[in-house]
This record gives sequence, structure tokens and C-alpha cells, in this order.
Amino acid sequence: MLKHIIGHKNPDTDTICSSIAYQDFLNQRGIEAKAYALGHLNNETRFIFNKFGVEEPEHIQELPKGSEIILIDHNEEVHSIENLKDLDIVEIIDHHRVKIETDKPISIYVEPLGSSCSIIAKKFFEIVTPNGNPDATFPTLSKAIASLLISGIISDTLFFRSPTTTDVDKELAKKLNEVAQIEDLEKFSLDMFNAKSDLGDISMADLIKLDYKVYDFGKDTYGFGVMETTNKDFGLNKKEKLKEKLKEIKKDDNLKGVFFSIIDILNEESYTLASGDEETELFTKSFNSENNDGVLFVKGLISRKKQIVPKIQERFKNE
Ligand SMILES: [Mn+2]
Repeated sequence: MLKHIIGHKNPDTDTICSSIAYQDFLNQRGIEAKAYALGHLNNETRFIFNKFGVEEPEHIQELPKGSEIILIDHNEEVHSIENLKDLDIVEIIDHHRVKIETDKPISIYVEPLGSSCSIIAKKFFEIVTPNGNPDATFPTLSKAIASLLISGIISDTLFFRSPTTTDVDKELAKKLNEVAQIEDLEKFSLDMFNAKSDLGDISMADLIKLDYKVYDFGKDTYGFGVMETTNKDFGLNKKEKLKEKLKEIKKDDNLKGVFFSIIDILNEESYTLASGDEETELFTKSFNSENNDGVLFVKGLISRKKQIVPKIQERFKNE
């Protein structure tokens, strides 16, 4: 039975690249599997696909009832495919907090690494024979797949700047590049981030939801959009319009609040907009942010997963 490999909604480079690499890994081991995307690819992922000549995965919203799925780079229902409840989860590969219940034992590989691509890279290196691949059941790590895996690591760790980065991620990127042979990784990372920052005439709603996740902290649910960029002014110049849209999303999606953080990758700092006064206060108290005319500035705050969400969650636990 075909296993459907599904990354998270509002897909990013790590989710897409790890899905495709895992498809390749499984297919080479004789397992029928196919990677899908839950929505459009962002400009960074497109840049990578063009560069390495990789085909985009099929986009889907739902799957037929009873389909077998592998969740990758996420495990929470709110981040997953619409009709998750009707589907049969057979495996999870992730590097986020774990918040899922299954009705039978399944394979779960969760490690606190910088990216899901790191976990897939480990799988390749653990099972690949050291001297080439004489045995067909051992998967070969191709140049294209190694390149995708490096891209996912660079993207999620912001080229090893994010506090989510581990030594394992750095070692894996080095090892992967023996196969990928990307000449100058730092220059490549800048090209990736510039591609990601090139957003043209994107709508406010699309900008907020480009990299957006909803988190449930018990009684209250909040939305968090982030824009990782080398051109912060693109977002800051639209701050009034963005704030209006945040208020709309809060109401339409029935949330307690919505945040949008413009993350300056190269200077490692962030500028956050909030959907209202209460949210502004919550954020200011949590991060000691400077409030410059409604823009909440924090030096060193660049990770939603490791810094923003856990700190806010902590505040709710202490209430
Ligand atoms: Mn990831």
C-alpha cells in the first residue's frame, strides 16, 4: 500500500526537502512511498528546486479515507492535512514538540536537531555501506538528494545561526557536502535567503501566512507568522496594513491573538507586530521587547520553535 509522505501546512524548505529525500530513501529500499506538498512552495524552495533540477511534489489538500501517511517535520493535528482524522498514520519523523495521540503503536523518530532533513540525512548515513553501494537494498545518497538535505538544514537553522542548531547538524551538512559538492555554502545560504526575501507584490494575508503556525496553549490559541528575511524593510514598510490584517485573522480564525515576526536573519534580531493591546503586553512581558511605535524589537530572538512559542507557553503554565 502506498505510503503518503506529508509535511506541514504552509510548507517550508525543510518540510519539502525532507519529504522528497525520505521518498527516495524508502523507494530505494523497495517501499512504495510518495511525497506531497500541503500548499504552494515558497520562493526559497523554488530557488533550490530550480538550482538542482528537482521536480515539485504534487499539491494536495486531502487524501482518501484510510490512506496510509507518514508525517514529517510536524506531528500536531493543527499543522497537518485537513482530514488527518480519517487517515492512518504509520510513522512520524520530526524535530518539534510532540503532541499527538495514536490508536496503535507506530514508528516515531523525533530528535531535537535543527531540521527534519538532519534526521533523514542520519538515516541515509546510518544505513549506507561505507564503501559505495554494492548491495541494491542499501540506498545510495545521490547528489540531488544530498543537495536538498543540505538546503533543508541551512534553511531551518538559518545557516547555523538559530539556537535550534546542534553540532550534529553542522557535521551532517559537512558530510552531505562531500556528495553535494556545493562550492561555497555560505554564499549558497545567502542566495537562498535572498530568494526567500524576494516577495514581490504578495498580499498581506499571504505574507502573514507564508510561514504560519497555530499553537494551542490550553485554553487559548494563538497564531504565529514569521518572515525570515534579509530585507526587513519589506515587512516594516507595511506595518499598519499588516496589523489590520492580523486583527482580521484573529477574528476570522477565532484566535486569542496573532503575532507576525519579521526576523532579520543576518543581524539575528526580530521585529514583531501583534493583533491587539493584550497581545502586545503578553509579548512585551515575555521577551522584554522594546516597543517602537507598535513594533516590538528583540535582539537575538529568531526562533519561533525554540524561543517564541516555549516562552509564551511557559507564561500560561505559570498563571
Ligand atoms: Mn523543520
